[in-house]
Amino acid sequence: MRHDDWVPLGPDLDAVLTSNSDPLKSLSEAEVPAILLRSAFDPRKCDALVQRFIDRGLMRDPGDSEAAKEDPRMRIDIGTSLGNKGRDQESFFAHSAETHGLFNTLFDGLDNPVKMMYDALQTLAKDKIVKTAEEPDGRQYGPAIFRVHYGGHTYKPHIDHVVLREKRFNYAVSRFSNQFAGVLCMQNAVHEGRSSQSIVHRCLWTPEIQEHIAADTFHEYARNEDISHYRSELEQGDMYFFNTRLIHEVPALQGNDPRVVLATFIGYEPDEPEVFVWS
Ligand SMILES: O=C(O)CCC(=O)C(=O)O
Ligand SMILES: [Fe+2]
Repeated sequence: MRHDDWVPLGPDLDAVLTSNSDPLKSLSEAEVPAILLRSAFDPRKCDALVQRFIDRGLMRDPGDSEAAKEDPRMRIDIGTSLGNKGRDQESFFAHSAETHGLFNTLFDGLDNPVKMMYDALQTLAKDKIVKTAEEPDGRQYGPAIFRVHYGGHTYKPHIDHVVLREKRFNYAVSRFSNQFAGVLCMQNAVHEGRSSQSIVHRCLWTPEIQEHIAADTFHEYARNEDISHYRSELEQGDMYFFNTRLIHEVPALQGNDPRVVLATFIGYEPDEPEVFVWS
């Protein structure tokens, strides 16, 4: 059976709140594939920020083929990733502090998309308090991260979860059973008029599913089980929130221009007053 009724909430905050009294709870129950907000950030402001990153040497200029030879990384992070840096807690929080410093001036004279994302999440969270994740002693996590993905980059089917995937139990965010992602598309990688887009499968992670992820047979499994999916066609400036316990992927990127996103992770519990945001 197809589940074509599995569609995102959107296309703007008013519409989401009119159609759903508790959108983050719906996300936690995977009732919808995503909350998809169109034109959340002006595309011209996205361009201005990407140019700022190039000017400040934070990402390589896609027009500079020499730079690509010297620096062949397919993904560049501007910010702090708990997933990549969380093994060493001290250096993770030191890196996070540097990111707070960087972000203090990074948007000078431009609009701040991190604030936009937090404000949107606050509207969706209603009476809960949205804040950057912190430890009981006050140490803060990175508030958000810009990820720059160049041609060839692929996110294979996966989940993101501090406990279920990363098996980290020693962080304040480990207490959240529900983890979401917030992603703002700052720039698409376009090739011959087409761009790779993220796909969220209507399939919550279980240890059994993990075997298919590990063996790289999830697509076959999804086909056999007739698992439906939702493909978020993101234009520059669109933003979506989704439950990262749903199996999701971004197929291989093509073209010269990198896919640039602003991303956060979000810890949510229906009965907790605070929503934690980190990257
Ligand atoms: O870039 C995206 O749209 C999603 C990337 C991803 O897998 C994630 O943020 O968890
Ligand atoms: Fe992910």
